[in-house]
Order: sequence, then C-alpha cells, then structure tokens
Amino acid sequence: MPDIIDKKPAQYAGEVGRFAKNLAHPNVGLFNHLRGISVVHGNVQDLSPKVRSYVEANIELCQPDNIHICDGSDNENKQLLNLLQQQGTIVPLPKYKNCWLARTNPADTARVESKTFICTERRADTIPTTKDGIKGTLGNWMSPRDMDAAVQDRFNGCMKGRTMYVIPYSMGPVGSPLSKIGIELTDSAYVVSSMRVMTRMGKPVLDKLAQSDEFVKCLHSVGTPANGTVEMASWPCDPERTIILHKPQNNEIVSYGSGYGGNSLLGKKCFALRIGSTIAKREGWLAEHMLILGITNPKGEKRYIAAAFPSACGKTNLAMLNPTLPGYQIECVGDDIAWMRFDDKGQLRAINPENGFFGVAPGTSYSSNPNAMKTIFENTIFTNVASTSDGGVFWEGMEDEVDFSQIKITDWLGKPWVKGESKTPAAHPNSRFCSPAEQCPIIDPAWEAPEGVPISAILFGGRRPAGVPLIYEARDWQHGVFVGSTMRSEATAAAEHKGKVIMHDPFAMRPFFGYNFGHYLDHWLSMKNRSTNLPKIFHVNWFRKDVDGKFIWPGFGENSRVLDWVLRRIENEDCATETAIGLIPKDDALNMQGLKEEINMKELFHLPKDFWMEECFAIEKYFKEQIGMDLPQAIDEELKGLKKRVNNM
Ligand code: OXD
Ligand code: MN
Repeated sequence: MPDIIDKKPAQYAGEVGRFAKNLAHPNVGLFNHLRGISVVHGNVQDLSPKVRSYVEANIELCQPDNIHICDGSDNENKQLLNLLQQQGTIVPLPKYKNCWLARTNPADTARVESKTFICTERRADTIPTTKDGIKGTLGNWMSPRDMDAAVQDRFNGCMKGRTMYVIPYSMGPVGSPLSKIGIELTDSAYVVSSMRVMTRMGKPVLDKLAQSDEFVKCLHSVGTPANGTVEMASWPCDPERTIILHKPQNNEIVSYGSGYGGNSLLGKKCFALRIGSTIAKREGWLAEHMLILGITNPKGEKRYIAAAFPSACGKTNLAMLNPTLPGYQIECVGDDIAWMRFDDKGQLRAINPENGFFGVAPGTSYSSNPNAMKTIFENTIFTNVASTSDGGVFWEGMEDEVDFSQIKITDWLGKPWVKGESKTPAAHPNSRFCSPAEQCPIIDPAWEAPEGVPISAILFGGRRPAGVPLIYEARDWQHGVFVGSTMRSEATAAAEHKGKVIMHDPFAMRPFFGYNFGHYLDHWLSMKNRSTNLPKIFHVNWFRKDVDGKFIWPGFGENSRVLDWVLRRIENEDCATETAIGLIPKDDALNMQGLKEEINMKELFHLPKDFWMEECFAIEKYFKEQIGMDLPQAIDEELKGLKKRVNNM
C-alpha cells in the first residue's frame, strides 16, 4: 500500500496531474505518518525538512483525511470559496465584486481572553505576581505540562474526516529584514481564505523557507464537540472547550475550538502581538498594537506616526483619516499592528506585518471613514454583518446608505430585521470586514517598504468620557512609557467583556502581552539607550463628553487638527504649555481654521484636580495589585512625580 493515497475530491480535479508527480517522488517514502492520507493540493517536496516534520507530527496528532498545501493562487482561493459555499459557511454578496458573508455560530463571535494562555516554565515569566486574592488581568499563564495535556485532550483525532490545510505565510513583506514567517495548520477553509487576505501567503513563502527554515508554528482546529455535530454545522466550533495557547520558548501557537478571527487567524494577535512581543524582546525591537499613518503638511513635509488604541476604539478610522484641515494628506500604512525597530542611525522604523484589514464594521460609513468604505466592497469576507435584499451588507452606521422603503434587512443571525422596530442590532457589534490593504485608496506608497517607514511620534489613547484632555504630550521618553502604562478605556465588543466599564489597558496590549508586563515596561524603557532621536510620545482622547453626555470634540476628519499640533511639536514649535500631566496646546495653538462647530475648548482641556487625584489613586492601586514587585522603579518614580504635580495643581 502506498504511503499517500491518490484520492482527489471533485473540487480538486484540476490538480491531479501534479499530485501524480508527487506520488512518484522518492521523498514520499519519508512520510511514514502520511499513511492513508491524500495530498489533495500542493507539493510535499516544496516543504522544507523542518516544515515537513512539523506537518507530519500534527498529522499524527490530528489525523486528518486530506492534506492541502496552500499556494495562495487565485485558483486555489476560488476552489476554497466554492467549498465554503457548499458547506453553507459563506454566501455570495452579488451586489459587490467577489464579496462574501459568513455567519458564525452565535457562541463564537469574539476573542476569548479568559481562554487565552501563555505557557512558560515559570509563571513569573508570563505574568506579574499579584497580591494574594487579587485576580491578575495582565494575561493567563499555563505550565508546559498542562499545555501538553490540553493539546492532547483536544487535538487527538480532531481532524478525522477533514482536510488539514498547510498555510505558509509571512508577516510583513516577503523578504523584508523586519518580516517573520509562520506556518498555520488548520481544518478551516474560512481561515485559509481570510489568511490569504490578512497575510502574504503561499508559494513565495515556501521558497523563502527553503533558505532560512525559521518559522512560528501555528496549529488551529475548529474542534470536534463530543456530540459530533461538527460535520453538519456551517460554522463548526467547540465554544465549551475553546483554548488559545502560546509557547514563546518554541515560537509555537495552538488554538482550538473557535473560527473567529482573533482566535483563528493566527498571524494576527497570536503571532504578530503575543509571540511577536516575545521575539521582539529577545531581538531588541517592539511588536505593538498600533496603527501606522503617514501625514503630509501643506509644505509637503511628510512624517509617520504610530498610534495605540484599545480594540474597537477607532484605529482604522484614524489610519484612514480624511483631513478636514486644508492642505493635509494622510496615507495609511496599517490599522492594527506595528513592528518597530531602531535602525543603525537610531531612527525608529516600522512595518505593518499584515496584508489586510480585519476591521470592526459597525460605525464604519461614508461619513465616519469614506476610505474604508472605498476599500471594502471588493474581494472581502464579511463576518456577522446583516445582509440586504439586494445582495449587499448592512450594519449600524450604514443607515444613510440604505433605502429602507425598498430594501429588506436580514440580521446577523439570519432573522428579518426592521429599522426602528427590532430591539437587537442588525449586525453583531463585533462584526468585521476582512479586506486587502492594497485596495485602500490612500494606502501609503511605502507601506510595503522592506526597511519600514520612519516613525516620528507615538500616540496612546482610549475612550475616556471624563477628565482626560483631547491631547497631551509626554515630558520625555520615560514619562511617555508611564503614560502608555496608565492607559484606560471603556470596554468594547471586541472581546467578551460586558458594559461600559473603564478598563486598564496599558499600551492597548492588555489582551496581547506575550510576557510579564513589568518586563515589557523594562524593555520599553531600555529603548531610550538605542537612540538620541527618540519619537515624541502623546496621549489623545477623542471621546470626552460634556455634562449632557455629548462628545465635546467632533472627531474623525477633525482629528487632523490634533495631528497638525503633533507635527508642529515634532519640529519643536513653541506651541505647548506645561501642565501637571504633560504638555497641552497653548491657548489658540490648535488650528481651528474652517471648523464650523463651536467647541468648548476650556472644557476639552480642563484638568479637574479631583479627577486626576482619583486617577493617580486608581493607577497606584492598579500598579500595586497587578504589577507588584515587577513594576520598574522608573515607572514608580513617574507616578510619584505625577501625584506631586497633581497635588500642587
Ligand atoms: C482586533 C482587536 O481584532 O484588537 O484588531 O480585537
Ligand atoms: Mn486590534
């Protein structure tokens, strides 16, 4: 009996000739674990020995029926989309070109932070040691033994009857010295099609691996619940036993039970942030939850800015901003993740490791983000948005786009939805579009530059309804690191948290740290020795509300006025004034030219002493309870300094 059976399902018929060649290859004899497995797509000889043994080991564990080695071609993608359609996972959206709608199992709609673990020998390498009785909120730890048991428990035979896809992918442009490679093994064709959008995927990556053989190991299965209903389901998943595991020591990710983006597209949060931050620590760079934008002023001077905001706080909107300030132009490098390192001249340079946008749909409209709207109606997979009777999509925020007298809406659960009558949202609040970045009309010409773009400023921000001004500038790098560590924001729908509680979300990385946050702060602080030309650090808050609960600042395109001030500060223009918390614009220093609305600037920049005393207290408590002994002394000193200045306000 041959090791590999030549069994081609109908949808792979066109590939038979190539497989026949594979089967004749003498190397096939090496694949002892492939006994009885069909290679239904691709060429096993294209896998480097290290990749091959990773695949083999997981074939033995997961016992799939078929192997599909992804080449990233259009043809392959078409076949997969057909398959997904046959399975009922996606439906076409005929109103647009090559767009699809996936409806997930309603129990699988967001990242599951409580089931996400970092696995190290010592707990203290993963999370700070919290005080007795205090639940840590800076990540979850698991021992290697428990991880092995969790994997064995879930993955043994979990792909029986299914196809294992082998996805070779690059985070960052293939071949850039700042890029890294991953191999994701998954039993989900939805994951393959989405990874093709979100990463550079396929043959060029395998070719690259033939030279270097370094890759992050990513194993994913949608899972097989005990009741065995999985094969019937259009969205197979196993929410009860979902688990997302990371082992930094092995550059390894294992994810089970969820098909939802952040849990299953392993290049994104799991690799580019969690494992990425551990690699970055080892290699002396930064892997951050940040958008990257280029901004050109009316004089034609261009700067790049990176900005960290918690999930679903408008990173995509800022990254694609249409400036209202005349003569300014913004171009987008990335909307979610930045990999940054200092070059040999001390210039911080960033790449966007992703290849697409996995953006939150609700709230996206021609008025809030016209550039996103011009990006997402081609070659896009929508997930959990509502659909329209004319073959399109709908979500909260798109009301002006739809003629409700003509068009019927079906909500994300597949039920009829009537504007003004239905009590539940039409689209899930965490519904997404997954679109190629190159389609963005303002994609930056240097967005794929292998050397990255030079970063002149870093912004931190969050949703703060009270007390926090529109913008303030950190006094220096160390103070800026402190500002990042004190970030707080209202909870959003991106994960499983409920309600409008103000959560601490340092560096917008709380769900994404790959190692002990105290050590992460040390790492950020150590960057100051790498350059004499450090970027300036700022904190922004577009979300301050007045006493009537209305936003004081109009936001969106008007945020260009804030960026203009940032640019002028980068040039050291004397347009800032010291306050207890940092530097804010001098009176009249923000360019308000052409702004029609009357803005209460006093209220926008007011620093209530009692609020800031309370804030210092909350930060101190947070540091003591959550970071404890791991808090760097420099950060403690910054807190003391802030308290003193606030006291003297
Ligand atoms: C995201 C997130 O999906 O931060 O980008 O949750
Ligand atoms: Mn994000």
